[in-house]
Amino acid sequence: MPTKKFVTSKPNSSLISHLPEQGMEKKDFVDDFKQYYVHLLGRDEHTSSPFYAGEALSMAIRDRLMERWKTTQQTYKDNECRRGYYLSMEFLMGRTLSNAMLNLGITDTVTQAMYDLGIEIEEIISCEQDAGLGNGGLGRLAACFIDSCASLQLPVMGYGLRYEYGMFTQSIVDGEQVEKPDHWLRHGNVWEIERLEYSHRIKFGGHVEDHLDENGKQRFCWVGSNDVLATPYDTPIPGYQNGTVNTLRLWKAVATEEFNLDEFHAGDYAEAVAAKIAAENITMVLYPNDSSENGKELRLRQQYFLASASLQDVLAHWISLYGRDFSHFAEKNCFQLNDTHPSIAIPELMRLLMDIHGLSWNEAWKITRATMAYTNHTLLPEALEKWSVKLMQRLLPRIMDIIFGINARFMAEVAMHWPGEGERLRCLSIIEEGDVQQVRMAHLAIAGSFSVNGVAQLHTQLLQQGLFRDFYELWPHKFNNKTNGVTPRRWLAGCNPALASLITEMIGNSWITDLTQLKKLEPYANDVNFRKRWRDIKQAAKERLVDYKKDKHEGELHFNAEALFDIQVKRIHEYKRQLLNVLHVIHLYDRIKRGDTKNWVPRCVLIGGKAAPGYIIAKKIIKLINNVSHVINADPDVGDKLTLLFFPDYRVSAMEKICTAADLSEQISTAGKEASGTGNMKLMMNGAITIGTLDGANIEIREEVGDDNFFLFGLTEEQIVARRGHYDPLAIIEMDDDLQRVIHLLEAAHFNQFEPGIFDDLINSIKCPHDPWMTIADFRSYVDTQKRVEDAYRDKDHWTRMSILNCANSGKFSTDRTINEYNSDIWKLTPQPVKRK
Ligand code: 26W
Repeated sequence: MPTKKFVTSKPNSSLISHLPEQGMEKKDFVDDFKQYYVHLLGRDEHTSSPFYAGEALSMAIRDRLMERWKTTQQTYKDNECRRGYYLSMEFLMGRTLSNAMLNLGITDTVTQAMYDLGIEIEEIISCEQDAGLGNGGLGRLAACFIDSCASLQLPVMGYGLRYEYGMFTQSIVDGEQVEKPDHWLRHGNVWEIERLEYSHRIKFGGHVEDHLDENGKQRFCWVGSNDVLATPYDTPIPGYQNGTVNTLRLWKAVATEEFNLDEFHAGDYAEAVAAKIAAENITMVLYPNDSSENGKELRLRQQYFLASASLQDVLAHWISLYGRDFSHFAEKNCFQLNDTHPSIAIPELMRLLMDIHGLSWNEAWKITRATMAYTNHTLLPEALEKWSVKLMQRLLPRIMDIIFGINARFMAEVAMHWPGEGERLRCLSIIEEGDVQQVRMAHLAIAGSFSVNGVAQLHTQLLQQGLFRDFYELWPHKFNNKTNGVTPRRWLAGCNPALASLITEMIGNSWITDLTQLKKLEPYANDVNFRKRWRDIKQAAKERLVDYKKDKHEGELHFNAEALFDIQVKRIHEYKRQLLNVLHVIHLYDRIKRGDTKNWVPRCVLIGGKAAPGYIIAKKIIKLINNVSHVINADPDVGDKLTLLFFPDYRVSAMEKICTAADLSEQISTAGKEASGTGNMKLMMNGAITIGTLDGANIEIREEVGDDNFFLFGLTEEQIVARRGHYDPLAIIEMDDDLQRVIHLLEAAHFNQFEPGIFDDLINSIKCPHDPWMTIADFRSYVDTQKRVEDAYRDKDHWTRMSILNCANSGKFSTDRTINEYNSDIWKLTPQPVKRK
């Protein structure tokens, strides 16, 4: 027992709130590193595993984030500021360590500290697993967005799911994609903090009962449900050297205690365990589909789980600050829905406000419609989410009732606007009638929000004129465009230190937070000496990529770092037209075989990307790339003139290497199909020149960099539409000798001599007059444009100038610009500078 004189009347919590500040000098990192490495992890100088060094270093750096994190959250609270929430089923974060060092401004200090300890920082960095909690563009965009929000000091929190298994890892066996589970949490995750104290209960199943309350108002009760707990795991999101640390909160599904115990007491142990596993399955795995919706019940569970947990969290926070008065809720809160995936948040907010907090329908609707904003990311009809009414009634009975309620009132509004137009009602309805009634999530998202945006100018325009035409007529004021971007921290400063330091040497470092400054590089495009340095950096990056590829993959590769690096990395999809790329490669091969190689420009074509496991054609495309690669790369006639490589397991950390090494960026989707693209921006920023169609953000890239520095080809969206109905690929083939020979090589099984018929479906798909992607229609224009690429590449100075100009004009494509637009048009948040103590 302590003697009385040490016991004060109140425990002293200020001892916790005023911690001494952690040092940021080399010595401080060395000391803390040793502390963690030896005392916490129990390793010593005989342990040579870079993994544990990474753990120790990460903990030392995480410590530095904690105080800033706390101060940031306190600032938001003190200022009672309006806040934003980014709701997304995907956050494709990639690696954290090197980004944390960059944003804390300690990269050089820490690199030196580790060096002094005999550790190569690069080795530590490269053994960190990617957090692959996303499929592609949409998930990576969410990650870039939260980096920009923190860098702009905006009070925005990300809400998502903590999948136990992220995007599958891809390996290639006999040319085919093989998926393996990505158990990324197996060795723990030092960047996350579990916060059991903020768990919420999520309902599934059961039924709805109603009764009259003490005031005679009808109230609804969702009863008999099987509940699952949502437990949050928080990751700090540091802004760029500004003291701000925001939060990414990811929910994990955990079985509720009582439902285990009840079953257990009933004596059925096995069933109790099965029920627990079923509950915890909700956040087990990321669905690896990036464009086709498949209506699986578990996916709906995930969506509702995210929406309900996040909204309950925000409401609980609100109540802790302001009590149960929601009259100012909409002034202080705003939700951005990343596609329709979290749009079930709309009826869920209605439910929570009405059933739990006693608001009327009209009060709840007013709040919902003033706080929800929706971003659309795709025009592909097969990607538009629909859920069967039956499934929703069974799984989320109260939510389904509310959706019917929303639709009834919405239909009344439409009928007022267009009296007597039954067809409009049918087209606009949130409920699709037919053999099976379905809920159209996009319609729900538009009806329930105050803002609807597309992700590039063309995309927004097509939404307004096509997919959402009637909605646009009804509510033109809701629609707006927000052209995507990428964070220049990760995608230039972080991944390309050599180029970044050359840029900084010339124009200072303000470009890192104001990317339009890159424009100041333009004059240097005419400086011979600068061009040489630029070219040397690109060359070194190409060599590094060759080594990386050799290291990771096949050793016998013979390819030429002098060659034109021609790169297409993205999900494998017919609309992205990797096939068009392959047709061109086969055409080059055919030219070599025919001896048509005068003034030849050696080229290395790299294609990378994952196919959704159920997308058979996409998997065939991978197989074709590998087979063609096999034949070409082994042919002594070809030698160094042409190499085709498939890059396995394409992911965020791979792109950080690839984008630095690219000469040519392939953005060759069928016009009108790629909503925006963001890989195009990363490549441009790092000095690659685009060969592309007038699609998505390519249009804006070309606008920025000028026609002379962009290789344009292909039909426009309007021409594509006009062609449909009388598209005749066979006639095109007939008239084009080059194309004829390419198709002949394919049909003669030149690339599948011992695998007869395996590519028949691919070949038929492009020869079909109903081919939605019109690959054959763009072949000639693509090949001719690739010729122009070669002419340009032959003139090294000319090419380097174009490369510099691409980087110099990439300023628009920073997510800082994108987020500033979201903020001034939609969120209306006030930046919150964080004062360092
Ligand atoms: C329901 C299954 C599903 C899952 C994901 C359908 C659709 C998706 C995403 C919308 C796919 C996606 O990532 N879309 C991409 O979003 C990027 C960010 O806005 C754009 O740059 C890409 O053009 C778009 O394809």
